[in-house]
Amino acid sequence: MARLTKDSLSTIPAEARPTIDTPGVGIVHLGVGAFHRAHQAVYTEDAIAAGGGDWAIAEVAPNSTAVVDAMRAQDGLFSVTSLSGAGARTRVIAAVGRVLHAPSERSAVTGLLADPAIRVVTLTVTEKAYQPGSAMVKLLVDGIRARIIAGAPPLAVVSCDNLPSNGSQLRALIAEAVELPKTVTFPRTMVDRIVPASTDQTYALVRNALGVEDQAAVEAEPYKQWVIEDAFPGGRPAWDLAGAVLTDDVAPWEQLKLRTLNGVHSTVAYLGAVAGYETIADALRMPGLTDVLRQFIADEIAQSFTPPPGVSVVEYGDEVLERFADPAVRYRTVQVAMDGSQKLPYRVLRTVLDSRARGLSPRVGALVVAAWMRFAEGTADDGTALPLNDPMAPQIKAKLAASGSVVDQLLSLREIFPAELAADEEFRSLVHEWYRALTAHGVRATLSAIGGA
Ligand code: CS2
Repeated sequence: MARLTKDSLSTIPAEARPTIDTPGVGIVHLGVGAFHRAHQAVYTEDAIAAGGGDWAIAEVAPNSTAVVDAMRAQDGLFSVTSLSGAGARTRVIAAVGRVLHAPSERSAVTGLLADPAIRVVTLTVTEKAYQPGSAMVKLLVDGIRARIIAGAPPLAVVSCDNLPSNGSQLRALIAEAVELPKTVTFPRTMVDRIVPASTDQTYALVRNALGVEDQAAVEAEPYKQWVIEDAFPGGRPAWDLAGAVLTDDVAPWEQLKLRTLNGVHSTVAYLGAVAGYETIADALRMPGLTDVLRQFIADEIAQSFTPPPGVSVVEYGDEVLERFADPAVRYRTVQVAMDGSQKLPYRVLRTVLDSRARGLSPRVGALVVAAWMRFAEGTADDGTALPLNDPMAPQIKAKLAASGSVVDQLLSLREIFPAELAADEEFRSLVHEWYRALTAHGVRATLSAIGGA
């Protein structure tokens, strides 16, 4: 079967073909993962189709993967299949103008970052890359330094990772190493689309739909949302014409998404994985779980922040639960469960801290922490091994091997649990209580006992 390339585009169904001819490159993107291909790249193709401009993306891969090799062999083309109970729709994206491999093409990457034609940098490098001295930070520092020396025009550096104040966090990391001019901005964003890791099923879908081979294919839910702080001194693609929300106040959208969608996602992931469920949708069939999630949303998450004007956190939470329950979107529990040390603080622990500041009980927040602890122990209720894929795995395993209670040992990890939270007696005792129940009775029985299910 022919590979997806510009030459084979004429053989695929017309409705699946790109809506643009790839223009000149105006964006550098760091991190070529599935989420980026199904989110920013789709928005950017639609923005170019609606508003024109040299806004093709130069993809910069942090390491060489089959996907990078495929995109290079496919003239930068790849497909996105939107999956839902209503069926599948596949489209080919032509927004990528170049694909670079950072480790072997570093000078080309820093040269691009200094190039006046580049006016926007976007990133999806995951939470764990936001550390001083990370490869991402070093690459951006070198590129921005080169840009300042070259006297290149203004630049917007746009974090698209699930972090609170993502732009501000990124700016702080870069500013430690280089004096940033006002012409380099760091807009904050909220990004949303459920994009499972691609599987053989993903590639088979494309073969059937398009009659070509696409080893950079991604699949995703139909829903997507992008809220962006409008701070682009050098200009930007017409993302607003593609459905993105440009605003001066991203914070409430970011809290809504991180605490409600991602907080509930992690809750389902840990309870579901320990109970032995493969996917998020499967786990949601567990008796009593949806009731507990609705309690979490209404009694803790919704009380912990002020949502965007006119938005009901409870209604948003119901929509999120419907999206999670779609069996067509096969998002694995262990995929969400990875990097818990980086995700829990923003998705769950800030909700707990804000709930406690309001004198509220962190009942379900404590259950999520206990479920993470059970997951970190590496064995599901049925004895199946669970993967601890986490940058803090060595520290977590050392705590689990130490004497004393698992709960006290893990709560002593200050990189995850702030001192004020670990010292909160009501939170502590609830985590102990839930951990004892999960260990003695398992997830299913614990949830059934809560909901009387
Ligand atoms: C998920 C997110 O894997 C995870 O941690 O919670 O990738 C989630 O699918 C996206 O944030 C949805 O927008």
